[in-house]
Amino acid sequence: MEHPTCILEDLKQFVVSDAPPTVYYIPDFISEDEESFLLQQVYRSPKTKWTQLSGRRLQNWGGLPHPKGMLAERIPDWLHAYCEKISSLGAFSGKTANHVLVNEYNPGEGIMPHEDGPLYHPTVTTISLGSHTLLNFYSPVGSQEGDVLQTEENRYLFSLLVKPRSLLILQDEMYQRLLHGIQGCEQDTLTDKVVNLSAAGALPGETLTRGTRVSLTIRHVPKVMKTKLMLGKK
Ligand SMILES: O=C(O)CCC(=O)C(=O)O
Repeated sequence: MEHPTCILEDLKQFVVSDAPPTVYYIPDFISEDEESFLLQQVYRSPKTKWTQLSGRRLQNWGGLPHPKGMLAERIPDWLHAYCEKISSLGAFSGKTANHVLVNEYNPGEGIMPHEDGPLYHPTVTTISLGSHTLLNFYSPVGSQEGDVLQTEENRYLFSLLVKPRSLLILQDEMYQRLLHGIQGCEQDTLTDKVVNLSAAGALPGETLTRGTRVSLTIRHVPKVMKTKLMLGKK
């Protein structure tokens, strides 16, 4: 299916202007019914689909990205529908998302600061289900001047509040330069370091208690190996 080659003009209203280029935060991107349906499908997937990591559980759909090319695997219809929906916004320069990570975080769990790297088209899109979280952003190691100790705390820049049912799109400097991560805690007190407070309908000083959050990280892997079995299939 053809898709627009850049993000739709209509979405400009969702750009987070207090963050570096470019973040789109779209509240209520999906309905409560869609959220329940997606959670049902995630928990209906075979137990073997889950990989337990330190601080979260993970399902990988679409194949394993590899420098020589991803051996593409079929994405189930319930996820493919959202790959199409997000691609139709122009998120992947006209291409269709072909890779989804499902992460599950219980309260107290998180993910270390990291960058998503060169195996993906430089856009990451995330649908959040079940609970909010704070996504923290960090400057890369070695980017600070002088004798500043390169601790995680010193490299921390700001956070985004991601509410359930929202869609987050990161591109440009937000994808290519900064690292992102989630601290493993059970509550978040919102400060002015959270740069999308009003767009997320929250107030400074508010404390939010985390529940179990499931995120769908939807991306495009440009380099794909076509196996003989895949040839001839759509
Ligand atoms: O759960 C999220 O929103 C972040 C996930 C993430 O950064 C990743 O899977 O690489």
